[in-house]
Amino acid sequence: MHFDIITLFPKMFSAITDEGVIARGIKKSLLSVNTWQLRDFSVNKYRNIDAPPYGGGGGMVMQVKPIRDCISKIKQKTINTTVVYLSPQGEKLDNKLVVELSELESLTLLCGRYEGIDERVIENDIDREISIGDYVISGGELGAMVLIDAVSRQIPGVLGNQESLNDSFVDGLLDYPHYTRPEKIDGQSVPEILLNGHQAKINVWRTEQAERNTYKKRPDLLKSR
Ligand code: 4H7
Repeated sequence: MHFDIITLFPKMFSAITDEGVIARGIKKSLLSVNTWQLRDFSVNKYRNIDAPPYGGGGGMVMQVKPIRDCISKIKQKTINTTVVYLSPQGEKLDNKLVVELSELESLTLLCGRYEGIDERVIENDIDREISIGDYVISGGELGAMVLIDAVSRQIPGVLGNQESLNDSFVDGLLDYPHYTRPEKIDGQSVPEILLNGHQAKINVWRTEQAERNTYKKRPDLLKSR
């Protein structure tokens, strides 16, 4: 999977490219992450890419030309890329959408700042508008990183066999509870079934716990199964 990112803050992406699961995916050539500084596509000497909104109201809006030129440049190099705009107005990201995106060969992620981008970019240049949840953050970059992480985990070989593809959400349930050494701490014990080594029984118990957990914490997930 190839990611092109259009941003005013390319350095932010070192948070995911320098270490961890995505860094390893890049080393193995299963992933590539390229950032594009939107200011390099400015049309004036001050490197501005924003202007005040028509109709007033304050704040600034990202202009059409730099974004359009940057997307064109990316499309010259990358055939068949899906252009995604991270915004609070987008379709909400969930596991189903993550899996769907992981089947594409290339994603171009546009990160908004200020009040967002000129609507004509959304009409003409964007394939999908995606939100990571119903809250506001200061820029699209953190959203893009969430998406890249979630999508990259679906690419075969990116996760080690230890990490495997998490069962959580695949079957629409939350995770089962985890325990590690010591067996007893401050009067709290590890459930007996996990200590007796009968794997089939443990698996049944874990599924029960996952269902119970989901019922207690996220009953909404059970309705859509
Ligand atoms: C596009 C349009 C994504 C991107 C507006 C991005 C939440 C999400 C942004 C804005 C995002 C999400 C700029 C509007 C900052 C609010 C204070 C960047 N917020 N912002 N303003 N839910 N912010 O996926």
